[in-house]
Amino acid sequence: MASVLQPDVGAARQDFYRRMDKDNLAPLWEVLHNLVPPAPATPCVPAHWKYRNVRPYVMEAGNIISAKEAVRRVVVLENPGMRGQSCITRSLYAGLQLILPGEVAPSHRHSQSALRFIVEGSGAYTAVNGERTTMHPGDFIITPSWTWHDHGNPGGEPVVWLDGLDVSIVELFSAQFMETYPQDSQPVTRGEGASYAMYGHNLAPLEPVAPFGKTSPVFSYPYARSRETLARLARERDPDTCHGWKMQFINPLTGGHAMPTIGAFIQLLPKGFRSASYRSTDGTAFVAAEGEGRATIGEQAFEFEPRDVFVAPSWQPVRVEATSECVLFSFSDRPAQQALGLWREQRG
Ligand code: GTQ
Repeated sequence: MASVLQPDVGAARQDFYRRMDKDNLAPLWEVLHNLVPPAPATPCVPAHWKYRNVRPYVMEAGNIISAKEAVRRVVVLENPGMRGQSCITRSLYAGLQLILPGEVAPSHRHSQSALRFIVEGSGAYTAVNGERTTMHPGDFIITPSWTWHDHGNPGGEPVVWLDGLDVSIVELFSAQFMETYPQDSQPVTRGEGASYAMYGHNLAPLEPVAPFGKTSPVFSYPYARSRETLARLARERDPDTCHGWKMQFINPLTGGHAMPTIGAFIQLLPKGFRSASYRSTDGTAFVAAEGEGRATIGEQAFEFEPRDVFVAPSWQPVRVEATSECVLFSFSDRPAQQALGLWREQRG
């Protein structure tokens, strides 16, 4: 308005900006509304990957490159609002990893934390600091930050899982480290199931040692257990109007989230359930483990079936209708937001 009354003000400001720009200085008032918006602003958009469409590309990748050459043979799920940035939400990476019978994805470690949600096939394993765990569809498996990990498939069928990593969070803090193990496969030093037996049965060793620091010492959460819990919960209480019967994967040593940066959840929705709308600040990736339905995210509706992935950006309203009984796995940056006092949810 000032520039309408005094035409030279606009020109004076442009001149001021040009001069200060040379000294790496900029006026806040030109960008303040973008820096501090009234509500979450994100380039992330709602999106849906039908497994039916994606699977042929994943299998074709199996003909194009070996797991060993690729190091990790993964088809990245790129949010359509952030193409080229290798992320599904502003903070999280997701991709579908394939390992064929007889292959090994060589051992390495990095400061990024990873989760795996098994989508198709059985008989592959992932090894974490000397212990292997066999993968089955629906299993939730963690690779804690800075632990050696390699994947192998001694079985007879291709195995595909969804990887979720906190790549953009670690990048934001410029705290990335990575090392390659001298051999493809790390030596096995503990029997399969040792971690689960020591920490996953409501017991813990006397010494207050957290083998994976801030990450759960249970690194494999079998689907059979999660599914049994959901079925039991459904007999014990009414579903939440927004979330149905929803549980979070926890670190048994703390009772908090299983991972410090990524929260993982599993929920059961009864046939015919129509959820109330909610929104939360943690942009969330979902995988349909069982059942068909419709997810309405912001303005978009996605008809999903088992193994499909869809993503809800921060603060966009989410509603789910279950055409048949559904189980949804999901993950988000909720623990990171909660640790920083940022997380919000609004129901209805
Ligand atoms: O399995 O270690 O999808 O390091 C991306 C980076 C998987 C893995 C990914 C990785 C991995």
